[in-house]
Amino acid sequence: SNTPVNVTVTGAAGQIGYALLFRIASGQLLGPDTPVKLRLLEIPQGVKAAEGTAMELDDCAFPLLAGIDIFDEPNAGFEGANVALLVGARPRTAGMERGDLLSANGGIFKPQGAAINAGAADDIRVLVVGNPANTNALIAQQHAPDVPAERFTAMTRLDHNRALSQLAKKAGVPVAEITRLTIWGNHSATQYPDIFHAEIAGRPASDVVADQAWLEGDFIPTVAKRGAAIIAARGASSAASAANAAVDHVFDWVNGTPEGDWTSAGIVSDGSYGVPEGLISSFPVRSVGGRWEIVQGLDVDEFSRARIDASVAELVEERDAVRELGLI
Ligand code: NAX
Repeated sequence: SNTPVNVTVTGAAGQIGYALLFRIASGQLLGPDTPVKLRLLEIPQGVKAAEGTAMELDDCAFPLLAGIDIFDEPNAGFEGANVALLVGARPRTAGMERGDLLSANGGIFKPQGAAINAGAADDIRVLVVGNPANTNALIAQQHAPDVPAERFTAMTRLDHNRALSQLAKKAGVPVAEITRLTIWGNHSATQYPDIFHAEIAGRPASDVVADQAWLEGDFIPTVAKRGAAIIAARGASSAASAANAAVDHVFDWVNGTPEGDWTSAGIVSDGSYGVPEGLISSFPVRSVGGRWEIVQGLDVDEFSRARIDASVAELVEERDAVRELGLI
């Protein structure tokens, strides 16, 4: 259809925002036939920089970009939003305890959830990128009681893509030959990148890389600590790769996952695989008819069980902490 889709991006003046907005405006988020209207939400101190980015977006003359508006107040920012990318968050700074971090982010994601509830379009889809992404998504979801809970998701696609790339390198194959990888649990160092159901050119990955020492000593920690390695190398946290993952997540959500494959996303648990109902945890997911579905019936061996449980336990702790703080 030719009706523009309203896409709200928070943290629009940040480094992920700068990498993300041009890709959305070029048509990569929703496809080459869908015009977009951008709604940039920033805090007041970020508005001037967002205006600068909007000038550059204008200067690209993107045929699909139907307009750009800038806001510093969430109710206005989410008005009529069809897609919301919640990127802006309060980072952990030196000396900050977990409770401080969760409180600061509660102060952002609570009003944003309420604003989405009040004014977003009926088909709103929300992706939370800002950390702690799963718990920030839970806070927003809990403050949007009129929006179906399944519309709130947290990004683990960057972890998924990192895992694809590491496995492809190990196997010496192009990334496109790897399917059915899964990131389970929290977008944090406890996440579990699972290759037990993965396939390499249609063969079980375990036939190609049957190396438990590599799996435990190299693959899992490399994927889980990749964010820190990027900071150490680049002097700044992942930005273009995070933006790319957000584009992948929303594109697949809207357009479907490829036949025979699946991806990873933080979605509201229905109790599958022993993950407590209501937590926003990463699962193997397919997108069918515009909705995420958890891939069912996968065998989970003892090794995987312990790792999934450890990451889910961290999500339970975060949920309990935000409950105690009165944020949900
Ligand atoms: P930046 O600090 O460059 O940008 C954040 C922007 O958000 C700033 O412009 C700030 O003014 C704005 N902001 C803060 N509070 C806001 C509010 N209440 N409403 C609107 N805007 C607000 O951070 P950047 O590098 O872009 O990262 C953004 C977030 O993504 C961080 O929380 C980061 O930890 C998280 N990440 C998540 C990843 C994931 O895989 N889920 C990976 C990359 C990234 O680390």
